[in-house]
Amino acid sequence: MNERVALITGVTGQDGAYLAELLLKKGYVVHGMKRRASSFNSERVNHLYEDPHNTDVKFHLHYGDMTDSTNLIRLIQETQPTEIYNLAAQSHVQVSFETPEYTANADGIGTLRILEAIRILGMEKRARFYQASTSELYGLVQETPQRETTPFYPRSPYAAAKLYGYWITVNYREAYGMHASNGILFNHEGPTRGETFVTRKITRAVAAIHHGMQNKLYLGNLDAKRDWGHARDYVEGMWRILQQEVADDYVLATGETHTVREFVDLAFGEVDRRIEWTGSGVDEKGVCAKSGEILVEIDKRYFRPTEVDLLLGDPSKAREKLGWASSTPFKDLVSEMVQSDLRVVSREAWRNDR
Ligand code: NDP
Ligand code: GDR
Repeated sequence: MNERVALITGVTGQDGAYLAELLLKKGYVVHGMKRRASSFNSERVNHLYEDPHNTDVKFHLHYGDMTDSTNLIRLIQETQPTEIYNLAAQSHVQVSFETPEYTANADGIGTLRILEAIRILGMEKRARFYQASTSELYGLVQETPQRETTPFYPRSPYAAAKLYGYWITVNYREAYGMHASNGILFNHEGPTRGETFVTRKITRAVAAIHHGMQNKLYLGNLDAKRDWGHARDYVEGMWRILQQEVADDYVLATGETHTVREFVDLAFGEVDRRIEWTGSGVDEKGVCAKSGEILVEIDKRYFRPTEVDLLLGDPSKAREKLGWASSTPFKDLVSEMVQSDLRVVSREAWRNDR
């Protein structure tokens, strides 16, 4: 078999690290693009690191940025990938309201830069392309459950940038016959999820409160509903999308939806704390049922100018065509994340005590 070579943009992110691990297990040579930062930012892939001085190295890291097309062209030329997974993005929805132009540049035009690099290098027939599209494209609810044919209605600068990324991927497929596909992925989480996304923010706070290192958790909209799966399952779906003979677009989702409030309840349940909710809207409080302590409070700063109220995906097409299904139940996801953060926080507590 010819050597399989993958290039992953955003390799230092949650999905990039899981995907790199999966592809290395499958025997790929993996090139990951990471950004220059003033401190180490490759924590999630440290366990995959190989000394570049060794022979037969399978995992390589390269500096790069989605806003620099010269760098992207050179990187693709040097690494000659057979599969490109475009996962790099300013991926925080709320932050995109603060940095809309940068988000459009990295997430929208960045996608175009890679597609153009493939074309400029004449690699249309060699390199398959995966675009990290998102359920945020559905935004304001038009239909539930949301599937590949549901109309898009973005509700944030992030979603608007990703809308461009989605359509330019479809366009390059149709215009130049490229094997370019969109994975429209619903929320997926795990123990290495960024700490400012709501799931990880909750599980870290539960662990910190349990160890006496934090008193309270401040949150925004508790009523938002999300279709939450495990990132480990979803990167397998990404890979399957690129193994198809014909490029296409697929929803990856669990087919279940839960509120932020339910996530909070389950997470505190892991440390045997039952939450009673009092008040409503911006006055709402989560009170520990036994001790009467207020553990959760609403902070308006976490509300978004425009919210996505309900996401619920229909993964039928992925099941039928890719043989893919999400395999981690919601309660197991929450449990794994809390248990992992309990370990992380107790290590931090131990270090602080020394
Ligand atoms: P993360 O935020 O964890 O990772 C994003 C990655 O992109 C990081 O490696 C980050 O680098 C990198 N990055 C950001 N900006 C740039 C830039 N200008 N140039 C180069 N690299 C950059 O996201 P996830 O792993 O959760 O998500 C992966 C992709 O999938 C993203 O595109 C996201 O929008 C999309 N997505 C995610 C979903 C989810 O639920 N997780 C659902 C649907 C889509 P650094 O580490 O230096 O910050
Ligand atoms: P999301 O994820 O916006 O769905 O985007 P996030 O975890 O940030 O928010 C989910 C929901 O929780 C509500 N919420 C809060 N969110 C955060 N971050 N912090 C809070 O304190 C808080 N309180 C309530 C939010 O309002 C929202 O409704 C994620 C990202 O990974 C995107 O890149 C990806 O495209 C989509 O998932 C699918």
